[in-house]
Amino acid sequence: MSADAKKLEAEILAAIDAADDAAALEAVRVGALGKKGSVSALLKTLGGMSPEERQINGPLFNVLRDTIAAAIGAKKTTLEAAALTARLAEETLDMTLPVHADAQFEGRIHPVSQVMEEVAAIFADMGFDVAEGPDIESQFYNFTALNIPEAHPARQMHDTFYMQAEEDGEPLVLRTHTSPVQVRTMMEGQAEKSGPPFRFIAPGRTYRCDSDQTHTPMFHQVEGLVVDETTHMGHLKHTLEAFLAAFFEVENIAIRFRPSYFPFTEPSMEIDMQCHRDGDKLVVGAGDEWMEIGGSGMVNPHVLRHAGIDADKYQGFAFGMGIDRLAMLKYGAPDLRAFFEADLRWLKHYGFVPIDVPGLAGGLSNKSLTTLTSAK
Ligand code: 2NL
Repeated sequence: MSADAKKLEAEILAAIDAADDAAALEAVRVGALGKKGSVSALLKTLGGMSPEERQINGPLFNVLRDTIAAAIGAKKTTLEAAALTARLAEETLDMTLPVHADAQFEGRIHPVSQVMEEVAAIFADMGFDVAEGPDIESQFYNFTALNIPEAHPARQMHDTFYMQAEEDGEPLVLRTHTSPVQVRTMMEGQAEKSGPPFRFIAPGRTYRCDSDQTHTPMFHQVEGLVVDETTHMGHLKHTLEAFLAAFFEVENIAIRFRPSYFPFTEPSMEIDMQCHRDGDKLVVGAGDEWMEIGGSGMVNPHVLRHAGIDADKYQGFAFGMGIDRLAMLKYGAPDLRAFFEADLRWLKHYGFVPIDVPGLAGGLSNKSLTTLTSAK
């Protein structure tokens, strides 16, 4: 081999030896074997040589190129092995460590779920059960049993979603309120002879074909029902006052009934609660303004009879409130539609830490822990 080629080989081998990471080795490879590399340049000189010179130098230069390539390959393997050894030494996993201290605070409970839990906790304390039923209902349970006969304007008023599947020749519907759950629960109670008396709430999803700033096609409602021999409007008023004071975490809250109409109650009343505005803030339980919070009334005897209850012996009260609205009022979320957009930033802000289980003893909304952990 020519002295130049020998020198070049020695230089490159020394550079390969000195390369102490993949990037340095790659730089040596490009400098030697790359398009404009020193070995490539040497190979190009073959073109300008006489045939005799080329016959001698050709094989020599090719051996030089192969030697360099092999040295680079070997060094690459060594470097990779060293890198893996270093990584394995560094990335030890100590199985005895406790879980990351904040992991339990990452998820959030949606305000609607939180409010449902709060509502259930308050009513449970007053002796109410929680009843559940299907979202897809027959028109009998959603309308007929609730004293909303066919062709009654209320059927249209409810902006009902009709399904294609039918029961008894009639399309099924997405329930427009949770009242059908109460009818079903009363009927089951009758069959099992476990009531009346009945005392339960029915929280859940409800559906109406309506969508704008303040309406979403799916929303949440909680209804309550008490049926006994002497149940009267005084019981209803106290129950609502006690619930609202507990829910809004104030000492007392006055309510006001306004005459209204629902086919399933007679008489029917809108429920207003005492409040006032302090700048942008709504303050409930004080002041001289009123805000509508739901509807209520004495159960229409027709509804009791549809559920198989002796309406001459029993009477009851019922009420309904929007859970989404309760959540907006209590937790200051201004836009209803954001509730159902599944935006994680919104949920991080308005959501609740899972370990804050609402209860009457520990505090319903556990404000201290929630502020503490959502501050970061
Ligand atoms: C509202 C009004 C209301 C009821 C719901 C009810 C259920 C049965 C019998 C009688 Cl089984 N009534 N529920 C009664 C009055 C009002 O809801 O504004 N809801 C958001």
